[in-house]
Amino acid sequence: MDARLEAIRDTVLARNPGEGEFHQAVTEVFESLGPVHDRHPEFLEGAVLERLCEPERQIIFRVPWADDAGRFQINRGFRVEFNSALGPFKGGLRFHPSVNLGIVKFLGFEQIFKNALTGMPIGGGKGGSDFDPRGRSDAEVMRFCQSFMTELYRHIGEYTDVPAGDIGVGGREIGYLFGQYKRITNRYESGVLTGKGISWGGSLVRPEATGYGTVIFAAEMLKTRGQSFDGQRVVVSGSGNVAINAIAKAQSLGATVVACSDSSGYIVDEAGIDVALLRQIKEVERGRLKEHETRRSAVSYVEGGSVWDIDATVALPCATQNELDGDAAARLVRNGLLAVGEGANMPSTRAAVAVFQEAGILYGPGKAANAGGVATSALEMQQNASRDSWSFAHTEERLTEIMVGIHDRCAATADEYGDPGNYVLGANIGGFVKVADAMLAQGLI
Ligand code: NDP
Ligand code: 2IT
Repeated sequence: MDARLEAIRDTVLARNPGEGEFHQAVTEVFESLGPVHDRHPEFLEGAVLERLCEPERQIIFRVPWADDAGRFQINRGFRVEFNSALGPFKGGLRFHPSVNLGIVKFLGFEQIFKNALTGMPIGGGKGGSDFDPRGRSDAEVMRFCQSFMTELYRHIGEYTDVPAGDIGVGGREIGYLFGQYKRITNRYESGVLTGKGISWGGSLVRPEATGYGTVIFAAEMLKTRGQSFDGQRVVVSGSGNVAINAIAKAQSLGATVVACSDSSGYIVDEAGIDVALLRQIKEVERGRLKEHETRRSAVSYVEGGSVWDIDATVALPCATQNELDGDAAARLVRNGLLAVGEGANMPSTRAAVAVFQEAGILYGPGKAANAGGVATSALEMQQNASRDSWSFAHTEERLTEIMVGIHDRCAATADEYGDPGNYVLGANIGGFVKVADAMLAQGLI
């Protein structure tokens, strides 16, 4: 790392002790930015990096609620409003027992650059809670969401901060959150949340957008080597919103997705995952992946273990951070891996990224490859602002244009900085320069 940047990075780490994922995300971005500061000394003079690493505002709050047995439960809520240089803070809410400030900050930090890469007018933020929705009834989830919004509502708004979904937050939760926001504020402010239901201000394609976009990005990477998804053997981790739609899109392009996972285990289906059955079990019944075994004879279920033990030519990690380590990366590379498209945020450890890059694997980092979700959220905001709703075909076309644009910008930036094919460099520099220019133009704030 450039010595000037390393000194700033060390200060950031010391000021934010115990936030390992945030440290990891900051370090990874800083490692790309030395050459930018050679060309643009004004970024150092303007203390852009110091400002970028300090969120504009951080909110931590108590979320009290009563479970179905009438017992009182207390969770912790977070919203980190990281950077509003390019637009209102924008980013998802994660409900998962592992959520803490360091995780919300890593996600919010990544979101700044991702949102810049989309070319849409959105800043970066993230939030969530250590609430675990697993095993909770709809009524419990509703009461939790209502309590969460009873504090959050005063901090968000169409022109201020626009949350959406992430792990554990999908259409059901956004519905309860929107209902409570409307009730407290007495405003039908569609643009305050994205990922809404289609009959009340949502956008077609938003549910599919992250998974579809990840595959579109990976297809563009494959194209640079004269390849396509047709005939590829794909492994996907996770079996939630992003994973399911990545599987569907990859298979529609002629790939065979042979495995996917949840936090308990993974399934293998050499004939290709049955997406309709997967949707039925995960989206309709809110069941576990294991239930596949009894519903489809071709499927074998492996309890525990790692889905990365299954060979693939294309790997699409779509579950969570640091789920693919250096050993798994080395094994995949030894067994014929061509490309990695990250549907999840920071799913590959730093050791895994090094293995991919040294082996010359096409590696699309999350902040570029999974930007289709937030980009389509921005399209939802556009539709809300004009009180319009677009067709599936039109919205999907916009998503495709945006993903191809992100790919091309990352590739062109990597070329410009002398490291062709390095999408990490391209994404970090491409996102950073746009935000840094806007921050300097807006003065010391
Ligand atoms: P979902 O809640 O729909 O699905 C999450 C999936 O990941 C589940 O299969 C879950 O398994 C698995 N998972 C979650 N946490 C862990 C863990 N600690 N260990 C192992 N497996 C885990 O979330 P999404 O599909 O929306 O999100 C997946 C990833 O994509 C996240 O990294 C998210 O930040 C990222 N992302 C999401 C976007 C969106 O639009 N939703 C946009 C861009 C990125 P289990 O059910 O067993 O917990
Ligand atoms: O990580 C992400 O980009 C998301 N969870 C989606 C954020 C959004 O505002 O749609």
